[in-house]
Amino acid sequence: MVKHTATSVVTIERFIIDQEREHPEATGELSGVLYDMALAGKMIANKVRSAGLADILGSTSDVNVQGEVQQKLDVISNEIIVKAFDHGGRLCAMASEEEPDIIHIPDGFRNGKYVLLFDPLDGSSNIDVNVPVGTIFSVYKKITRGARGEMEDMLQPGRRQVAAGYVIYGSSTMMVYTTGQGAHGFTLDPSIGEFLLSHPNIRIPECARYLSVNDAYEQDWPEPTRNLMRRYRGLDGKQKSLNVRYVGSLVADFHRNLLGGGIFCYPANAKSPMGKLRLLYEANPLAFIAEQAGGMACDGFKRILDVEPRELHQRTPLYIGSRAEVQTVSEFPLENMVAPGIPERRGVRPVD
Ligand code: AFP
Repeated sequence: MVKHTATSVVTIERFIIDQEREHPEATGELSGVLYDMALAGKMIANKVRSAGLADILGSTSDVNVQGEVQQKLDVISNEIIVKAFDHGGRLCAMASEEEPDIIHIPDGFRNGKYVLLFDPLDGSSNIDVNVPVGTIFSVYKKITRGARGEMEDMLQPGRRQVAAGYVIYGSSTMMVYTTGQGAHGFTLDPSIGEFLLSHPNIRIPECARYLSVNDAYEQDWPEPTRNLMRRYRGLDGKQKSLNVRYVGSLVADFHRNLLGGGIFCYPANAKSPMGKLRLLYEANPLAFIAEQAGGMACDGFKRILDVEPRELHQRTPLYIGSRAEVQTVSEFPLENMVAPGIPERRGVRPVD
C-alpha cells in the first residue's frame, strides 16, 4: 500500500485500485461500486453546498425555471444515488431509507452481483441550520440464485458486508470507507474535484473523550440506561466523566468520535422500544467501520454485526465507538430495555 506523505498524493481511485491488486481474483466490480459512490457523494456535496440558497433560488414548494417543483435535498440525494447505480451493471438491487421497497434494476440493464443499501442524506432535518449531514452506504454480495436481487439478499447480517462507508458533508467533504482492510478517509479537494487520501488506516482512540446521546429521552429510559449514562458522566465515581457532544446528525457524531475517541448512544426508550436508528442503513455500515478502526458496536445485548435482520427498515438501539466504552454496556442489566417478546435478545451480551 502507498504510504501517504506530504509529497505523495493518492486519489481515491488509485487507492481502490491498489487495494484491489491485493485480491487477484477481484473482477473490479466492487471497485466500480466504490467509484460510483464517490461520484454520487461529490454530486450530493454540490447540492448540499448550495442548500442555503434555496430561499433565494426557490423553496421546496416553488416551481423552478424549468417548470419543475423543487425537491427536498433528501429526495434529490436519493435520486442521485439510484441514477448513479441502476444501469452500471454492478448491482442487482438497492434499498434506500427513503423508499419503502427494494429498488430493482430497470428492465434492459444488466444485473450485477452486489446489493447496495443506503441512507441518502442522514440528518437532513439539520440542513436548514447548516449542520453537517451525510450519506451512509453498505454493500453485500448477492446470495440468491436468480438474476434479480431479492429480499433475502438485503436481509443479511452486517458481518457479511463486503464494503461500507459514509460521506460527510461538513466544513469539508470526506468519504470514509472499508472493504475489511482497515478504515480509510479521503477529503474532497474542491479545486480538482478529487477525493484525496487524508486519513489512512483510521484507529479510533482507545481513550474516549466524548459521549454523544440525546438527554431529552432520559425520563423515558429504563433505570439501567440511566445508570449507564451516569457511569459515562463520572457520576457513580467509577470512571472519569466524558465530555458531552451531540449534533443530532449521526454521521457527524460518529465521525467526531471515530477521530477523537468516544461513544455514540441511541438507547431504546419507553416511546421507541427499538430506538430510532435503522439497522441496515445506519447501524451496520457504521459498525463495520468502527470495528475496522478498532472500536465496537452493540445494541445493548449483541454485536450489531451479528443481528439477523427481519425487515428492511428495522430499527435498533445503538452503542458505538471506542472499545472500552462499548464494553461498559455489558456491565448493566439491559434486559428490560427493548421491546418485550424478542427472545433472541435476552441474555446475550456484546462480544469483543
Ligand atoms: P433526521 O434525518 O430526521 O434529521 O434524523 C437524524 C437521525 O436519524 C440521526 O442522524 C441522528 O443521530 C438521530 O436521528 C437524532 O435523533 P434525535 O433527534 O431523536 O436525537
